[in-house]
Amino acid sequence: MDLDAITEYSALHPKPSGLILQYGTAGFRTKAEHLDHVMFRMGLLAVLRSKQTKSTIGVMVTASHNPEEDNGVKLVDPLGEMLAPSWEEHATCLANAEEQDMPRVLMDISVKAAVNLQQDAFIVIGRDTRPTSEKLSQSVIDGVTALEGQFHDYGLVTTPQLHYMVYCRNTSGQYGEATLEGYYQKLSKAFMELTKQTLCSEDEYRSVKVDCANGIGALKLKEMEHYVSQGLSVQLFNDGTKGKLNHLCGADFVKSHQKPPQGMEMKSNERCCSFDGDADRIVYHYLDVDGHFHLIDGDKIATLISSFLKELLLEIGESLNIGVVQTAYANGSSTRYLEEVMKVPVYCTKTGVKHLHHKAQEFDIGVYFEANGHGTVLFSKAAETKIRQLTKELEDEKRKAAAKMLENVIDLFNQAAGDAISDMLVIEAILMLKDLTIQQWDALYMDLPNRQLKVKVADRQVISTTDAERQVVTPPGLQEAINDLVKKYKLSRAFVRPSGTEDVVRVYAEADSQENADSLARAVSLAVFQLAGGVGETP
Ligand code: NG1
Ligand code: ZN
Repeated sequence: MDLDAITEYSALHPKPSGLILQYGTAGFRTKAEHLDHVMFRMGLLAVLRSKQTKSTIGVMVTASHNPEEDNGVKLVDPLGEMLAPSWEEHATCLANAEEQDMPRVLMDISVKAAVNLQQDAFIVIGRDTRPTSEKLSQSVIDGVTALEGQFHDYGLVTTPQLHYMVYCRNTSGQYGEATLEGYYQKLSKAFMELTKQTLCSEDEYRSVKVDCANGIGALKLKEMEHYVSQGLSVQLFNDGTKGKLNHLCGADFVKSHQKPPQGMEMKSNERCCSFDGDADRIVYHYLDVDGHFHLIDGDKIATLISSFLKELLLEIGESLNIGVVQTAYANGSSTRYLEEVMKVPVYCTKTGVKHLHHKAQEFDIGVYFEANGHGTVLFSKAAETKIRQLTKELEDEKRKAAAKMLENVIDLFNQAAGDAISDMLVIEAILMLKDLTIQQWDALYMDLPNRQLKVKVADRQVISTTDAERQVVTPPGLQEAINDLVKKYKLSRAFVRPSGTEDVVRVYAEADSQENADSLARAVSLAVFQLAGGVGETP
């Protein structure tokens, strides 16, 4: 490693002194103007990780659903997963090293992680549509070249598309071709095959309205449109030509405000969905005949998908196990429905898809979704092999058809990451095949009224949690206070946790009515404010 050269390059991407950032739930995220040095250094780190794993590593420049002024960066590990935890620590150390210490910290990491510096490195880079993303991704490239890594810049891609590229390149093309064309081909082929047997030909099923959050999803759906146009017509809104990214629209806005996005014409009972800014989240919604808004979130998406998969498994008569993974934010009604009505085992992990992804890998078929609409379905290698073999060998027509459908579902889900485009195609296919309207889907169960609030505190790390974030450990007294408040309401539940992407404590409450959920959430916010060092206005 030529430390002098690195010092020289690094001086072009100086770290503002005193700035401390954490590699959080989804990498580094903050105001874009503070990120130049982080980008350069993540370029360096990606090269080390690539050398160590002897694989292609991805670097994605995006701040997902955050405001347009923010930006962020995350590394994508060899099989498309999020960065390994020990490397998250390396990332945090490297990003926070003062200018003069940076080369030494870089050396320390390569010693600690036993990186063979002679090994070649290859990095793939992608970015979202934020005005600051292009320049910041150039800084990533500067970091990669400073350490003499090779790279391919995919330019504007969705986050899941970059995960897909990484996965393809590290499985020597077996998973698919590592190009956008390859991605569209793979998904559209599976979609067309899956839906070709659908009996229903009514137009109502063939058209869906998509709120693209004024983000990258719009560009990529436009590119994909003609691949699926025979099976599905996609009408785009908030495509970035006018509005601001994630502003009053997109999956995060719709989910957290429980309101329709601005900029979308919604007629009653029309099937609509919203992507987030980097197209890895999706939620569905519609207005009923009385003009009431209905949200269909990640929990209901997981329910629809797992009931479809369970039926197919019954049909082919194989004892492949299926599990659903959620977080504490999953609506209580969804958990109850999955466990009691559908008899599917449900597991709860900490927030952040890396935790859900990890747990989902324990099943033959692992369905994981966060309530906010981020998720996918993973098939174990053994399950995939079994299913592909059955498609070839089965003689019974019905069983064979079911196995074939499962095979299409494997190809249609992005196995590398939650993906709004791929999830949308699966959902659209299931609704067509099952002849379900959005209202019928929504009626599977009734969500418990709920509310999410944010509380500002001096140091959110004073709150520590256990039991997949459902119980507070510190500060003392807070859990007892929450328990007492929860007891005052029916069908109630509440928990708090420090956010991994924003400087706030998140509060969640559900209860038998919206009024009660709101009032419980407010009362819990006040307890957090009082016991965990609240700052600013009292909630
Ligand atoms: P934090 O800020 O840690 O709550 C949020 C979402 C996560 C995940 C990450 C990454 C909620 C409550 N939290 O994390 O689910 O999507 O952002 O984008 O939705
Ligand atoms: Zn996102």
